[in-house]
Amino acid sequence: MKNFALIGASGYIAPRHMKAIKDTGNQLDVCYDKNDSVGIIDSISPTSEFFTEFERFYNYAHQLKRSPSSKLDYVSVCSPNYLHHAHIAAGLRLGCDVICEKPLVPSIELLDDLKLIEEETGHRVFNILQLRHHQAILDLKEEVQTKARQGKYQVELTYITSRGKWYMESWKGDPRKSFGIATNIGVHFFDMLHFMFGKLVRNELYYYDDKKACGYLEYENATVPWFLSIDSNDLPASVAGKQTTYRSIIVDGKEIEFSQGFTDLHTISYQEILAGRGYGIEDARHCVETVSEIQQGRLLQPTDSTLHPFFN
Ligand code: AKG
Repeated sequence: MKNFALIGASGYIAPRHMKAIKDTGNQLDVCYDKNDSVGIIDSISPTSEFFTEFERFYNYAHQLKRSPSSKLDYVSVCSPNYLHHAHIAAGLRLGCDVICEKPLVPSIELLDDLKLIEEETGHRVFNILQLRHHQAILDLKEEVQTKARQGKYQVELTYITSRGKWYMESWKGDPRKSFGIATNIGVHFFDMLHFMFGKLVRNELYYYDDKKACGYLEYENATVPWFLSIDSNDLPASVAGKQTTYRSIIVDGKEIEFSQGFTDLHTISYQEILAGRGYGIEDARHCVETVSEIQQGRLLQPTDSTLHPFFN
């Protein structure tokens, strides 16, 4: 049984980490969040310590090192994106391996710095890249890898995950804290596309605002016009009013809808990490490169073949 700390315990995604820690038979010893709306802890790990000040959390975590049975093994990080680097570094320097939410960090410079801290501490950071564990995506990857074909796959990616007004009021709506929707949410499918279709060779951005973005990606094995939105008005008529998300990938005219099954993938991610098959810094590098280029916000003119049909 491994001992865990959790940083960012009051956030949207924290309960999935708490559940994953519990479901994998491990113990959540201590949680930290500057916000105290953390009653969820009682339903999963009622004996956990909880701190609202980072200094007290860090001091407590250090003291646990005194005994081999209480020493922390892992720190899980689900704080706001701009704090990931600092919290990962703190976890590694505590002598723990770290499991961090997406995006691991927003830039290659910070990724390289984490690599240095891994070397300095001898501990590792793992990134939750949950779409790599989604069955529909794994099936598609298998098909792409086994089917011989001429030329690139013609792919179209639509990713709508509607969010209410709270989103723009929260840190997620502040680009200095979330780095914008392409980094905060697009990172899921940028990673998935690389996982399936190889290296990115072209990255064009056509539109970008707080709630939607649109562009074109070309990989070694696929061309991909993409559309991303958190605005429910963008949901296609076929699902509007019935579901709040629409995650779809069309490959050579065949649609795969992967809206379902997204919420249960943290436990699988934890199982894989604990079994020594986690995704680390080098696995995250490609999508960090992709999002950091998009963050520069250079808008280009699309052509008919590179523009996603939802964009008008
Ligand atoms: C977020 O809201 O930060 C997400 O990662 C959501 C991803 C999704 O709904 O597809």
